[in-house]
Amino acid sequence: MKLFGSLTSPYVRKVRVVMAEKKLEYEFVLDDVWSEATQIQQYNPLGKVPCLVMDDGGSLFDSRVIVEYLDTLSPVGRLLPQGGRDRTATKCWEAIADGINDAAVAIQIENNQRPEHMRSADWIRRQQGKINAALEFMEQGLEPNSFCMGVNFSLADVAVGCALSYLDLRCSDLPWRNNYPKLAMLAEKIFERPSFVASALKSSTPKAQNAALDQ
Ligand SMILES: N[C@@H](CCC(=O)N[C@@H](CS)C(=O)NCC(=O)O)C(=O)O
Repeated sequence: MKLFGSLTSPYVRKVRVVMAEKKLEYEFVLDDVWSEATQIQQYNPLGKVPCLVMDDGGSLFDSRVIVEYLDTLSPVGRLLPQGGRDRTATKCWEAIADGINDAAVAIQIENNQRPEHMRSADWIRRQQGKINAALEFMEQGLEPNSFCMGVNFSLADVAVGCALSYLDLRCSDLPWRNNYPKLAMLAEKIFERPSFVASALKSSTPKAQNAALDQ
């Protein structure tokens, strides 16, 4: 299977971490969805990454659908409980972590892709409010020194880890480690996992990304 994505997308990273945790083989195809050369539209009509193209040519999106599918491919490193309340709770952690990404991506686009005279400070503040409220919510939901779902590492931790490291990349002045000590402790544990180390977010031009991938 082929995963279309970028080295900066937190949603793509979530899929890459799941691939690594589950020891699945795949080809990573870099695609800059913002460039004219993007191929993504032929696989995902929404023009977004991540997009997983399977061996039969079918494609899957978005990241939540992809990771749910990947978890069924192998019993190695199960990341989602089979059913019931715990499965829903795990998906809810994923939803709130992805919501942080949505808000941080919106801020990034507003600040970097919109002409200066069209930028809205109100819009940015609205997104920052969502990020702060989501961080507070996650902090309240965590037990000290444990994973999101308790003793077991799960998709919830993958999603939260990807969101927190995306904040480090794009909102580096946000002191979330000082404000949310349980999240800081969790992040420390998650970030040292080989799956996270190997997929560290890289901010660079698509040309540089391609060069990096060739090495
Ligand atoms: N909910 C989607 C979000 C995917 C997404 O927004 N990806 C961004 C890259 S970080 C993208 O491809 N944006 C292109 C666009 O919005 O046109 C998911 O979880 O996969």
